[in-house]
Amino acid sequence: MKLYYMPASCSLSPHIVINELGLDVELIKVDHTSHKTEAGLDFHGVNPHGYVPVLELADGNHLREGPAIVQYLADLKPEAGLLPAAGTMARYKLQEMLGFLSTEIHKGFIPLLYARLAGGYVETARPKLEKRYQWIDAHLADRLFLMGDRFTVADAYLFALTGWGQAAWLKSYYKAGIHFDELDHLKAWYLRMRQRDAVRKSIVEEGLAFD
Ligand SMILES: N[C@@H](CCC(=O)N[C@@H](CS)C(=O)NCC(=O)O)C(=O)O
Repeated sequence: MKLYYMPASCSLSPHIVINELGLDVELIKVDHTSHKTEAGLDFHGVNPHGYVPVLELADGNHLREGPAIVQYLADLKPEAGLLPAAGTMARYKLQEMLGFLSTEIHKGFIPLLYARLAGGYVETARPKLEKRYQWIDAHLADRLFLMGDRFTVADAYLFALTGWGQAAWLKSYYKAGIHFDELDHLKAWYLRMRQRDAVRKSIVEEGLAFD
């Protein structure tokens, strides 16, 4: 299998899941601006939408959309316990969380990431995103991980997204940053995540700085 990724983007989520599971997956880096791989392949031939992550399966099929990819990967090794069994209420609750992360957090960041283009809309988007993070913070008050006392694929996704909120450039960029200062449970969870071997390995493999 191959994972098409852009460093520090949402593709860090399946990257972490791959390392948690110890799967043998080739990493293919895609340039954010040119949309070409390091070998010069036009990524639009892989994904007409132009975005990562994309998982290329052994038979050449492509799987898109982070929430689908992480579930596919984790289902390859159910014994690792990175998600509940399909068809159970626990699995639907996990999918509820992935949907929340995808639409409320991931896409909630977009106006902040494109603050110059978003203009005044940033002032609407930022408090909304902060409210969503306040909810996550309260949710983490009595659990170690998003879905309880075990790490799941939802934690990998939230970790990839939360890194953006930590980024110094976002904090200063047109005052677009969001504030995690009072979110102690979120901060503790984030530090816990950074101590995981699979997270550290993924960060190193993507060439990201450890601060
Ligand atoms: N709906 C997609 C969105 C993925 C997405 O937003 N990818 C971003 C990185 S976080 C990307 O590849 N942006 C580059 C581009 O769109 O050209 C998913 O959830 O997987």
